Amino acid sequence: MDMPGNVFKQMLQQRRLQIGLFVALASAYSMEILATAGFDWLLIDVEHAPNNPASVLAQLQAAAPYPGQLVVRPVNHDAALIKQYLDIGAQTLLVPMVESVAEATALARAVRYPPRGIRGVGTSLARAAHWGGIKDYARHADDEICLIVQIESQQGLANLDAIMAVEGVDAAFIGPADLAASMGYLGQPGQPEVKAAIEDALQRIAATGKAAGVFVTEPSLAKHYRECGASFIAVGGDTSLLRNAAVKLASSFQDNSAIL
Ligand code: 3PY
Ligand code: MG
Repeated sequence: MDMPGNVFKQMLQQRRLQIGLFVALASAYSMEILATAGFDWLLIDVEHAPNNPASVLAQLQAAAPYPGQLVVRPVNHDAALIKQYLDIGAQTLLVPMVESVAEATALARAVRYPPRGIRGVGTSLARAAHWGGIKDYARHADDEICLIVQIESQQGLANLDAIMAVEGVDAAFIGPADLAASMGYLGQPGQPEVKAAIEDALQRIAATGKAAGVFVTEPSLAKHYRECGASFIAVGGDTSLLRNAAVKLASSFQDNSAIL
């Protein structure tokens, strides 16, 4: 079999609007439900959710038959962990808290094989390579990996242009919650100064010719960020969807008047 192309990477290169969902329930079964819902991309979160390579693998397998593109957010920049996620089949990684050229360069090396990087070679052991079944996997793998750096601190913003110039960085995604915290506005990602910083960052990323993304749940603000240059937008998370629907249902029966 030939190397499967990374459709999400192609969509980002073409700046085609991609609407995504953060997935933190750490369940293959609920991931499969979400994979049928129509999102362009689904982010399996290891940074804040109780996931590990085994649970990420189960979710990649559950969502594989459906068209939504899968993105994994590792917990940190550890090259050994990144290698595991690539080997179990993640082609797109969104890496949190990237603040410097040195960090971005190290990540670009972690996701690529020598001579461009340091990814260890274990193709006969790796689902990504169909355990040796994909023709010349090691030769083509680098081209189909998509590395997205998450910019979510004042330090990251200060170094944004230089980070975007790092070869191997394909796109950048703004994290409003951490950015707000770093700017002294913990819990206030909608604060005007934070919004202005996000607008500026999206415009600067888009101006580099690489794709810009952001997390935003409010439709009018999502439209605004789209106009600022964002082409891949995460519009919510599964934990909030579940909790909000559950609270709404429970409260609608709270006074029992509906059934008394
Ligand atoms: C953040 O807002 O900090 C995130 O990481 C997700 O958007
Ligand atoms: Mg964050």
